[in-house]
Amino acid sequence: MIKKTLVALSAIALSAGTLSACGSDGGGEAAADGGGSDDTITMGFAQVGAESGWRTANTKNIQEAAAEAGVDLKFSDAQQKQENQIKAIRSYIQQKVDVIAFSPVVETGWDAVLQEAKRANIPVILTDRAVDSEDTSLYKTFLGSDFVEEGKKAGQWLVDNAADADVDGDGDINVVELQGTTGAAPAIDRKEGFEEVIAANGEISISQSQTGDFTRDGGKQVMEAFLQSEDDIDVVFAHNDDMGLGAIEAIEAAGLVPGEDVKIITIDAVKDGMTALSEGKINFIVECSPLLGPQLMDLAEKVLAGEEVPTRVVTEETTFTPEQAAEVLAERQY
Ligand code: GYE
Repeated sequence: MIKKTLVALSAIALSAGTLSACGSDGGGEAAADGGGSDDTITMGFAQVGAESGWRTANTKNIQEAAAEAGVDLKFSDAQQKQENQIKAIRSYIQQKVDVIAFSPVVETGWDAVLQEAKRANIPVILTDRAVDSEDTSLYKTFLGSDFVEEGKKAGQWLVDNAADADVDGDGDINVVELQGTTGAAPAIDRKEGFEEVIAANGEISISQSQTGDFTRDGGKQVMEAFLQSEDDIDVVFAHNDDMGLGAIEAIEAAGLVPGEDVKIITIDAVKDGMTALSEGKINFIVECSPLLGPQLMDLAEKVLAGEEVPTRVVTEETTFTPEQAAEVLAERQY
């Protein structure tokens, strides 16, 4: 309960200089070696679920980073349901945690609960996914990837490799899209970025687009339906690796060769995706890093020390071809 400690300390007229030195001096140690347990930051984290390899890696990284920074982490899994996340956030408010972090399953519908957190003076940090709210005072910062940029990188690969991607050689590049969870920031933004870039080539068009909810099973089922309804699919654009991996199963079951008869582009670059990429079953992956834990702990410490933090912290990421995937696969952490 660090805030209470700070209030108590300022009551005994500790100088402002001492307080800010405590916060700015390599944030991590302030909480980790604070001596008395009262210095411990309590963070309530409301996770989306366990829908994908990305999410599993993200959860593990946040738990490890909290332990490393000496942050007392209260963790909940909302099973991809907004109502569960709202309940978890309310319970963190009741428990008077020091800071709330969450990855909003969908973009809209958060204002009421975030206002409750604000009234309780509990700062909120958005992690991984953004909310769509006009009131930016409802959260301190947003740490995560630029999803529009990821969609653009995926689209750019297709534009650059258009000749190869016209698998049936009919002059049209017929793309099917496996969207992430309906209403989720990465689904909305990845679609937008991809569409913007492919518009540069009049031969590329999306014939069908449906949600597979970011799961392997969802990707498989939607791809089965796509394959049944048309037989000239050249390219799959899947908003994450898991749905791409599900699509591979459907393509193979239909007697086609993934990566050859149907080109596949995905986003994430988790180990299973990178393995399929190195085997040529996926053709291109745009990286989206789930390793947000250390930066999240650092931001929480700074916010609670009263330091200014940027309102947006963007994760750095790259892209992978099959050759590049083969090179890094062995040391891939997740
Ligand atoms: O790409 C997907 C996961 O929000 C960036 O959510 C995240 C996405 C990620 O389920 O695999």
